[in-house]
Amino acid sequence: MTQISKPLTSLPAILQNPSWPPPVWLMRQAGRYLPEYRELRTQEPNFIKFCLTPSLTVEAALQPIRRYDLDAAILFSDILMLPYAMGCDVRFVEGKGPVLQPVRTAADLQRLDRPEWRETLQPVFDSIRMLRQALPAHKSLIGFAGAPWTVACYMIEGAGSRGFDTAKIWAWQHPELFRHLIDLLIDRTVDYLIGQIDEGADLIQLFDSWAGTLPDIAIKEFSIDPLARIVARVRQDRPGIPIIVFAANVGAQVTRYAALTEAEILSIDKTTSLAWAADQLHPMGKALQGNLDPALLVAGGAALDGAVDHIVAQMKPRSIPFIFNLGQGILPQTSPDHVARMIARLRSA
Ligand code: 1CP
Repeated sequence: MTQISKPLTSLPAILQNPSWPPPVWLMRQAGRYLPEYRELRTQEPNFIKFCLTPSLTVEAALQPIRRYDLDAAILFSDILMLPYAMGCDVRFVEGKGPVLQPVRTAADLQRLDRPEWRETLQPVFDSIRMLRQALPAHKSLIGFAGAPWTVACYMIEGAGSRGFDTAKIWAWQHPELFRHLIDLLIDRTVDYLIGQIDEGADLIQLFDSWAGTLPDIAIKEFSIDPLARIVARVRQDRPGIPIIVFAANVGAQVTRYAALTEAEILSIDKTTSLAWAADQLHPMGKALQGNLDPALLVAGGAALDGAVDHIVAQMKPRSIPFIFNLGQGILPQTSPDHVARMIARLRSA
């Protein structure tokens, strides 16, 4: 691996020197389960405007770091800010989630290929720079983007039905349009991630939240190959910045993401045994992240304690590069006290 010239923050450092307790951060660690976030959101009820206001996004990203002394902050933004900047009509509707104007025709696609996206996302790049300045030197800053398949799901479906059958059916019935959409998303995502790295992101996570909706016959073409192309291009242009791939609910297919992409770190979903994943992926030179079920974090009590202990029992004796995290994003109904309890138990184990 290429040497990194600046001092390593905690997450990249474990790739060279595994440590215990492991570094910890949590997918969706900022957000609605925190009372201080709900309070901050009242200053800007429009979520897109919130994401484009650096003073607010920096504060939102720092809130969980202050509360829990986590080892990494993640940029406060959303995977759908990229399609928004490309000119897609994106709205976040309270209680309903994201609603997009569906992309279905060649004309729809053509409208999305325009240069203004970068200017629209300038406040996101500013957020990264300000956040890196505000964070202590030893805390890592994670930049991110959605994977092409997941972002395409939202763009094709429009008002999200959760199964994303419409997206798959459209992709199979319009293979050329689908390839065009994926290629466009790959180009934009590479530039978007390089922009985040240049403003100070220490590592990058790609979220393929809907990879688990794909059958075996489509997963390589729709999900793995686009990720592999993004990772290869970012790696080529900005060597030394570790990349985490999170393909949700893909189970044993995670070995294909490991084999076919150059990502250093695989985030393991909640359905998969960490011990099994470690035995498969460590010999391939990969680090692991994961994988506590966020529903256990809602449940708390003995069930949560037992789940933390289970991860410790699997990973501590192995002494391999490992980042403690959830197997999916934090649920909004999570008690902040349960998060504190989980982290304390992990760090004292
Ligand atoms: O405040 C609000 O009411 C808006 C809720 C919200 C928040 C706090 C949304 C809408 N997005 C976010 C922030 C966000 N989203 C972050 C930064 C916060 C952090 O991690 O600390 C990140 C990394 C995301 C990524 C994201 N957005 C994903 C991938 C991760 C995952 O959970 O799988 C996905 C799928 C989205 C889409 C999205 N945005 C928002 C919602 C409610 C959703 C999910 C809707 C769905 O289930 O389809």
